[in-house]
Amino acid sequence: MTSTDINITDRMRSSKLLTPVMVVQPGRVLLGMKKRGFGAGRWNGFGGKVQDGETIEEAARRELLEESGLTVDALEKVGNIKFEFVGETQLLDVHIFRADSYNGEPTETEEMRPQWFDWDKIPYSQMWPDDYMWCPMLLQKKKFSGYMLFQGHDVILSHKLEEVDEL
Ligand code: 6OG
Repeated sequence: MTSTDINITDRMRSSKLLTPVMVVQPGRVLLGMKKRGFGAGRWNGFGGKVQDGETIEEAARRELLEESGLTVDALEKVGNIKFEFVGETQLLDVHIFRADSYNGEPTETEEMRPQWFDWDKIPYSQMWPDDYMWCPMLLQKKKFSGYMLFQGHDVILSHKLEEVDEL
């Protein structure tokens, strides 16, 4: 067992379920500039917290619609990353989804300003610092699972990220 594993397993922890969705088209991906709240000022997928009584996928669809105006038919769960922040007891249990087709027009909302980015122009310097590790996997249709230990919101102290067959 590594020290990373011990961080997760040796203490009782609550976790918050979160659901970013990346809408992907050939050669481009839709991101949203988060205008307020957690992660404000960063480009990200569209998502938020799972509420009582809904599944993770239901939450992903609801948050995508609320934040971008889009609905999707097929939604594929492609990643799961657990985030720990030094000094905070709650883990973020982030379930990352990919959608390859969508209905509607991306629309700015109070929370997000959507914009398409070419695959080779993804603005990693204005995204959460973990994203450059897994976005390429998502674009290559790989599935992944991982753990990241953050100090504040800008520094990753340790991480583990692996490709998996199933989530
Ligand atoms: P609200 O709190 O606005 O949802 N999220 C993260 N995304 C990435 N790429 N890296 C992280 O590293 C993240 N932590 C949270 C999940 C927050 C949104 O932010 C995502 C949700 O889509 C720490 O409801």
